[in-house]
Amino acid sequence: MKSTFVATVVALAANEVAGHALFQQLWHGTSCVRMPQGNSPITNVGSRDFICNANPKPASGKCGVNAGSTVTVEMHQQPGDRACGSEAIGGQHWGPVQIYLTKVADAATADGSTQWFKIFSDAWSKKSGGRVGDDDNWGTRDLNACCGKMDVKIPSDIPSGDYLLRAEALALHTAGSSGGAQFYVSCYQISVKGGGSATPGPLVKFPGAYSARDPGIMINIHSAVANYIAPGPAVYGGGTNRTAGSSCTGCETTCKVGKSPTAVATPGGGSGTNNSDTSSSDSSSAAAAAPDNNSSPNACSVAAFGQCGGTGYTGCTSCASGFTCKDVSAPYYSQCVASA
Ligand SMILES: *[C@@H]1O[C@H](CO)[C@@H](O)[C@H](O)[C@H]1NC(C)=O
Ligand SMILES: *[C@@H]1O[C@H](CO)[C@@H](O)[C@H](O)[C@H]1NC(C)=O
Ligand SMILES: *[C@@H]1O[C@H](CO)[C@@H](O)[C@H](O)[C@H]1NC(C)=O
Ligand SMILES: [Cu+2]
Repeated sequence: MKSTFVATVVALAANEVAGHALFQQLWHGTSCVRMPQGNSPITNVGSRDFICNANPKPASGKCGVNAGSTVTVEMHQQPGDRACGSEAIGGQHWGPVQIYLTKVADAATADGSTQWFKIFSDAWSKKSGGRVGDDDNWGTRDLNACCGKMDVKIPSDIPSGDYLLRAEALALHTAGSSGGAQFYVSCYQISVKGGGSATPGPLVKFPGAYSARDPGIMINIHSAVANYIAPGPAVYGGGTNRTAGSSCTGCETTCKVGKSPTAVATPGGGSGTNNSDTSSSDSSSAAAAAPDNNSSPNACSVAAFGQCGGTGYTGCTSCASGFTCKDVSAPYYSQCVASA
């Protein structure tokens, strides 16, 4: 079947251009994400870049979050583009999505060289009737089903304080040889409130936790996959080991592929903390309707701290009364902030 093999490789190469993606959103903006310079993957699991990507842009603040609440990380192919019309991560970039935390003194300055524990894994499950690994359920397929969004519970028993949250998507389409796996990582600066006194683990370091020949990193998913072992440690007991392909709570109901996101977070929404400060406020993954109507753009209104502009953004650009659309990470992201 040599010809089939060649055709597959050609298709993958073509997809590569549009396939790459990056995690770039959390809650109501980019204020706490260290935005990657672009959507190129990290392929060297032993490099410093493996921690929080290569020279990401500094984040302007920290996102406050209550222990035990759910946050949403969001990935798309182009910086600042939250449209759901194109896949969040394209080009058959199948693989696990995993989230780590590391406790730090100050999330704004931490370099991520401290020890990490895994709080979330959405890796793989066999798709019934699937022939090859490409057909199976994968974390990145779940990301695509939710327009790039993945809900992640912050364990309720971890100590309060600053953390870096590291979101990682691993694309295995070219992972048949060493160094072929593509990692997409972003770090978010968060401040956890209302936590407990647990000592979460197992603890690992980046680089170090992964090696290029781990069974979950060097694998050919274009043939049948009998079992898949996600790289890294087990999920912390207070975290979430999600079964790939299972329904996701909250996100699929608020976001349908082919439409722009219909939900924006608003201060005070949901079970989040109080907002006293726009750069470290939190609203968990609460959703308030922001009708997206391209046919009558002036009738729309983006709620406080929602996105109102930026590269690739196609949604509503007017802010609610008392708020003004401001560039917070030009040209990628504009957000509704209190009018001066
Ligand atoms: C998640 O659960 C599966 C099924 O029990 C298990 O095989 C896997 O090792 C777990 N993954 C992690 C990262 O803990
Ligand atoms: C939340 O903010 C409101 C309005 O500023 C205030 O009245 C309330 O006491 C705050 N609640 C908490 C739990 O801080
Ligand atoms: C938005 O568009 C939908 C579908 O065309 C329409 O039903 C709805 O009334 C519109 N809403 C506004 C606010 O214009
Ligand atoms: Cu790629």
